[in-house]
Amino acid sequence: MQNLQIDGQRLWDTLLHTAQIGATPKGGICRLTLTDLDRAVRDWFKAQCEALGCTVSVDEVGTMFARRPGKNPNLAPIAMGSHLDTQPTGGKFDGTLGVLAALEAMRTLHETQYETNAPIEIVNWTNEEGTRFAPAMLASGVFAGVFSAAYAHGRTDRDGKTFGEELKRIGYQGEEKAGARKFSAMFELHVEQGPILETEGKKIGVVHGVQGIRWYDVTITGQEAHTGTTPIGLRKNALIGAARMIERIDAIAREHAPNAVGTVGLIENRPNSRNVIPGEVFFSVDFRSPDEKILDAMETKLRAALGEVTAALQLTYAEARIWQSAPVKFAPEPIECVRIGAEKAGFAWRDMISGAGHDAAYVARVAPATMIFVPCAGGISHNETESTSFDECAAGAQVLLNAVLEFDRRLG
Ligand code: HGY
Ligand code: MN
Ligand code: MN
Repeated sequence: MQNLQIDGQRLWDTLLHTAQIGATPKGGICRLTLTDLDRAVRDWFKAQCEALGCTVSVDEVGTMFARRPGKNPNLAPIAMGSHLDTQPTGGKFDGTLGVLAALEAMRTLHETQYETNAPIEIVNWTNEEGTRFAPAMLASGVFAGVFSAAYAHGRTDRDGKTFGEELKRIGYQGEEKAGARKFSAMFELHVEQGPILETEGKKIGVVHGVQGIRWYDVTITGQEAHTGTTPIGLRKNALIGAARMIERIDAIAREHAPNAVGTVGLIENRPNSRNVIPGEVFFSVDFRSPDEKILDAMETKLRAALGEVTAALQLTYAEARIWQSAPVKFAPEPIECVRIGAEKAGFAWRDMISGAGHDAAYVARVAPATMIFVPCAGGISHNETESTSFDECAAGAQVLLNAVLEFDRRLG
């Protein structure tokens, strides 16, 4: 296996170029899935891959696969994937680094005319973030057989637009059945989105798994009334109920810390008028833990709190768990290839698990998968100031290429 070297400058320039597609004034990216900006970056990505001689396919939920042939077409491809969609106040690197580092690895294979045993594929997974269409990791979930394509197409955003309509509108509804394509393995490079690597001065995270995630939708209902004429004791104020629940959700997570986190991130107060007592409040709940038993305990406490809080305020509520992604362990062989890839490149590494969800978590159900982390400044992500360095991006891309070639060597 030759000592192929990626071109860090080319990767960095490509990252800064694509960061202009959805650039925000604060230096981040707002490129929500299936918007015109997503189409723009997808069109750009397709052209870049085709310029390398890759064949680009799209499946029924919009996931893109750019394939470079290998010596043995009977081998399933080795995939390098992540996502190009972002949070509304996303950074330049979450997801994008994984896809563009894979493009850099592909460019390196192309220009050195290196022949791999297996085909190599770059994957751009649709709707990893789940911010526009819940849940997150939707397309990789369809690929892994967790969700049906029909379920994905039926998901609606807060404006009532469906995933399926928007996918068609941007011209990325492919014919291929999601999951029909098989991988020998999948490697995902991603910023850590937490503080561990930076704190320990390590360049590479060898990721062993992903913690469990549960999402809930909650609606609390009271009665709209006049803020001037309704005595405090006679109100059915849904926002007071929501406020008390937000405190209780934080307390539930704190009870299980450091092995759990809990967040209310999305809230809609209705009618949201200065002089109307809120009659209805919708909010989301995001629970995470590496331990299913803790997630079960948190769920029980959430439901008990909802009954108590709403009864005390003469309110009613509706609650539904809309997503549950179990804790995931990645496959030993790809993990070993990442470790070898980091050693070969001479970077300090450490074993870890991921606090954030990633497409690799679902792909791991149908193929040997693992992840590579690089640090991000202050561990900050899902924030326009998310940043990582030229060197860290280059290190991640080099380890990604090394790991893929190490896995490929074993298939020979
Ligand atoms: O929610 C997550 O962990 C991921 O960023 N979609
Ligand atoms: Mn991500
Ligand atoms: Mn993210």
